[in-house]
Amino acid sequence: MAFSKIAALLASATMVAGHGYVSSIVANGQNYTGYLVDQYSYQDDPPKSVGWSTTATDLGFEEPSEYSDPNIICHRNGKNGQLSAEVKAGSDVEIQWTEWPESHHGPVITYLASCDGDCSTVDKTKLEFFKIDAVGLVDGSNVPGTWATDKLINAGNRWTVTIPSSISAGNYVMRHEIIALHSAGQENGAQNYPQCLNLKVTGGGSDEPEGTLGEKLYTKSDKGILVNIYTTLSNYVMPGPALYSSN
Ligand SMILES: *[C@@H]1O[C@H](CO)[C@@H](O)[C@H](O)[C@H]1NC(C)=O
Ligand SMILES: [Cu+2]
Repeated sequence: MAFSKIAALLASATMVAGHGYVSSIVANGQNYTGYLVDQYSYQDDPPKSVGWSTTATDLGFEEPSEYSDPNIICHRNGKNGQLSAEVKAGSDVEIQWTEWPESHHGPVITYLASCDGDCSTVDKTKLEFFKIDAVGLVDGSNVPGTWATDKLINAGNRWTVTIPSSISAGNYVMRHEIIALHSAGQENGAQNYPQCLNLKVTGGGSDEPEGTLGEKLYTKSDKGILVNIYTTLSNYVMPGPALYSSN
């Protein structure tokens, strides 16, 4: 193979590797391996995981034209994780991404949806997601601003979410998502990287928050989806339903 061809392949491999995915979470002090999409997809009998499987082996994204398609729920052809990570309501879940490209600025958003039973068999199109954590623009004084993704990268490609202490015990799908906005100034330019993982929440209160179907979370013209980040922004309008808070 010609050297230039090898160089081009290496360059494209680097770009693909740059996107990352959730490779593990820590809950109640225990480290659970996620669905290792760049490995498990090529195995006949991959290990069971708390992470939902996807066919996004290119580590690619879903785009606004797919916001009413099931692929937006738990990424491309997302299929139920077979295991669950146990976590006490009110405690933190640590989420480890493999990597994230600095240029891909945007919000980091986390939802939960009750499985109302077993998350390993639940129909994802019936899951109703409520938002438990959302960080967007951290500092807009520079262009393109400091975003949640920059915070994630600085923390070692990690994110921490607190499971609300007020929700009732049970099985939940955690939908954790980065939306990259580097091309979002043009229609259909936002890039969604949703990751689903199963949690078994213990303790907790009695709240059963209402949620939103995955295919109803966003529209392509939402203020936080169709947005040019290369201008000075004084604020960023978080897309999706309002943040859940107990009362
Ligand atoms: C889980 O363990 C792996 C291997 O030690 C580590 O790289 C990763 O950061 C851990 N996950 C979390 C969320 O801390
Ligand atoms: Cu990219």
